[in-house]
This record gives sequence, structure tokens and C-alpha cells, in this order.
Amino acid sequence: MNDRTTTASAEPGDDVTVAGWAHEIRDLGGIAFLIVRDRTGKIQVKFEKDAMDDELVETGTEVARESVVSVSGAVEEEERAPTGVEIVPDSVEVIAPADPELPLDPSGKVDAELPTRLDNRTLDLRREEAKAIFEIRAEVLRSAREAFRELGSTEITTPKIVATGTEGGTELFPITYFGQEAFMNQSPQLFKQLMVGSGLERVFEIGPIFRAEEHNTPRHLNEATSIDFESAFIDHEEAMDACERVVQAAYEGVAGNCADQLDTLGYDDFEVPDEAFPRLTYEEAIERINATGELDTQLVWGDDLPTEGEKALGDDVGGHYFVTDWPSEIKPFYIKDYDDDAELSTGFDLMAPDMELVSGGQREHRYDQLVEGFEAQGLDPEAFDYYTKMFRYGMPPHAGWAIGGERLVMTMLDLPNIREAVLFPRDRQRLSP
Ligand code: ATP
Ligand code: AMO
Repeated sequence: MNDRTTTASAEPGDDVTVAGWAHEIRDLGGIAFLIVRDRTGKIQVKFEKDAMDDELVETGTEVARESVVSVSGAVEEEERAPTGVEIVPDSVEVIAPADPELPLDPSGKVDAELPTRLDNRTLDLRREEAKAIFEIRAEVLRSAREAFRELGSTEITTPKIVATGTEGGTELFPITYFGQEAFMNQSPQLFKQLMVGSGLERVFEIGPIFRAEEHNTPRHLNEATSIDFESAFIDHEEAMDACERVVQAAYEGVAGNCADQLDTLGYDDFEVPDEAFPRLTYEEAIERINATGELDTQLVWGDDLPTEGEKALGDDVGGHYFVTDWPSEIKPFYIKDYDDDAELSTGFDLMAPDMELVSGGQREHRYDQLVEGFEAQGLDPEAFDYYTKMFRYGMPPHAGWAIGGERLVMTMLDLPNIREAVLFPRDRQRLSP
């Protein structure tokens, strides 16, 4: 297989070997065609029945669809071929036959339901549209990493088996760890904060988070990809600037490097969002939601934004926007309050536009205030000693955020369900594959 060329690089005049999948067979009587598909595209193989060895014709035209084949022969120009060239074969080998009955149709001619697709992701990702989503997802992560590097941050990886939760006690998956209580990590929050006090100062992580969400919705997963950033010596405003940069870089990367994939998905007007996202305060947000009249009851200070409220505001504002200055009581213990107003926090969310995409804020870096915050939220500071004690050895002011990786892809491509953006989603019903 070493001398193999891809279907896309087969040029007229070449003698080639291509390997791929038997995408389609068209038998027109005296002439028949096998379409071979690989990751780069498709190529037609022509069988002229009277002029070719019977066994060769039989192998190439009776192979079951989706079998893995290798075809060797001469590449010729042919106007009527879908790509303008075709292979006149000297040999066809069936490397791995496929069952004639397939659980879904990779040519996409027959639609399959999402659960069938998820049960058969290997076949599903032979469809151009499904494959395009994951090529775009890879570009989102690549361009985010590049933007993080330009921001001068170092990539870290932190433990996923942990002793404590951070984002509220009810959403933890317990596991047994050599007889000790342990959990799957909900967020790298505390570890990334510990690293801003290290010599690294500015860090990012792209990794899994685990949340025992009880509800089954089109925008929640039980295992998601968190794109985390944390930096010393910045405030929440500068953290929002960095967040805008990374989100925009992801869109720019996709616009610049995924033209074919966007075309496959039917986006002819893919837009990179404008430089600065509007920043609304929480107070303005609830006023604007109330003014839409979409909710049965008016929101008051201290309420979390309900899903219908987020939708109404998203329709009203359009595009990405931040909600800032949240009530301290509905933000986690590690978020810093304004120095001149303990009721008001520096926490922020980025909406895209009717779904939360990012949460972040400036962090409480003062030891005494941090410990008080634990107590105020009913958490035992002792259990977090591994974290709080580092705040006694020189912890700089810092801020950061986390983007939900799947939500970024979902909102970017307007996917109806977050599961479309995960190879093997974990939800209430799904633990395998
Ligand atoms: P024979 O080839 O023995 O005459 P046939 O009548 O089945 O038998 P053609 O008339 O050559 O074959 O072609 C049948 C159809 O296939 C026609 O519509 C023709 O346009 C199309 N066709 C022929 N050669 C090619 C090719 N290389 N690529 C794409 N389409 C082709
Ligand atoms: P938060 O809990 O808001 O913040 O999570 C950050 C972002 O992660 C995504 N997300 C999810 N995506 C899919 N399914 C889920 N169950 C899920 N849960 C979260 C969302 C969300 O905006 N430690 C803070 C971040 C920080 O302050 O740096 C945190 O985890 O897009």
C-alpha cells in the first residue's frame, strides 16, 4: 500500500494504485463503473466488459458497496467522468468485503435517524456532511491553540480524577478510587488557577469535563470538551478581550481553511463575527428580557436567566454578546466580587446568541476572602486545602474563562443537536459506543 495515491492526486497519464471504499456501482450493460471513495474524494473506475478480463470485471462490479478495495491502472482524461478523470484498471482487489446489508447508507441517499448514526459512527462519518463537521471541529481546536499561543499561554493538562467538585455539588459523577471517595472532574477550574500562581502565569487547557446533568436536552452532554484559559495579572475585562480573540480565531480558521467543508454543509454565507462583542450588564439583560414580553413572569434581580429568557434576548441582540456584572450569589465561590460592591460579581457569560457558550470572571485571589466565600456557599474549606493553601504563598490577581467546545461548533454551524458535534456522545441513554 506504500505506492498508493489518493483519489484527488490521480492525474491523467499516471499509473496509480488507489485504495478506498466501493461507494457506488453503475452497470450500464456493456460498460460499468465503480466509484472508489477515499478521504480526499472519489474517482471513477471504468469496466468495458468486452474488452477486459472477465474476472477483473466481475471483481470490480460485483463487490458489495462499502467494501474496501484497491484498484491499480492507468488514469485517463474523461469528460463524462464526475471528476474529469477515470481509471482504466489492470487489477482490482477486495481488501475487506462489507456485508451487503448496511445499517445506514453512507452515500446519504437514504436518511438515517441520529441514534442509528451514533450507533454506527464509522459508517456515518463516511458521509461527507458528518465528516465535514469533524474536520471543522479539528480546525476550531487547531486555530484556538494557535490563538492561545499568540496570547502567550502554555498548554497544560490537569487530572480528570479528582477529590472535589467546583461547579455545584449535584452534578458530580462519583467513582471509586482505591477505596477512597473520588469524582470525575467537572472543570479544570481549580488546577488552572493553581497554575497562574506557578511560573507559567498564563495557561490553557483543552480537555474533557464530566457533568452528571439529569436533563436530556439538545445542548447538554454528560462529557463535554472544555476550552479553558486562565491568566495572572489580568482583570475580567481583559479576560473577555482574550475570549473574543479565541472565538474569533476559531471562526477565522474555519472560514480560511474549511471552504470545502462549509460548501458540503451548504454554508455560502459563513460569517466571522465582528471584533468586539457587545457587553450587557446582567441588569440590562433582565430589563431587555422583561421588555420582550416573552416570559410569563418578570425577572427580578437575583434570578438566573431561564432558557426562554436567553432565547428572547438572543433574538433581540443577535450575534455574540457578553452578560457581565452578575449578582454574586448566583456565581461560584471562586469568582471575585467588585471591590466597591460585594453584591456584584465580576463573573461574565458569553452568549451565542441564545445559548451560553462561555463562563468566566476575575477570581478571588485573597486568601481570607476566598475562605469566607467557601463558607458562604456551604462548602468546607478544609476539603479544598490543597487549593486554598497556595493562596498563602503569593497568588497574583487573575481571571479566565471556559468555552464549551461542542457548543462552539454547534453554534458556529447552527447544528440542531450538540450530539452532532461529538463523535461518541455521552448522555443519559448513551454509554456505548
Ligand atoms: P458499450 O460501451 O459496449 O457500447 P453501453 O451502451 O452500455 O455499451 P455506452 O453507450 O458507451 O455503453 O455508454 C452508456 C452510458 O455511459 C452513456 O450515457 C455514456 O454517456 C456513459 N459513459 C460512457 N463512457 C463513460 C465514461 N467514461 N464516463 C462516464 N460516462 C460514460
Ligand atoms: P461552566 O460551568 O459555565 O463554567 O462551563 C463552561 C462552558 O462549558 C460548556 N458546558 C457544557 N457543554 C455541554 N454540556 C454540558 N453539560 C456543559 N456544561 C458546560 C458551556 C459552558 O458555558 N469553571 C467555569 C469556567 C471558568 O470560570 O473559567 C465553568 O466550568 O459552553
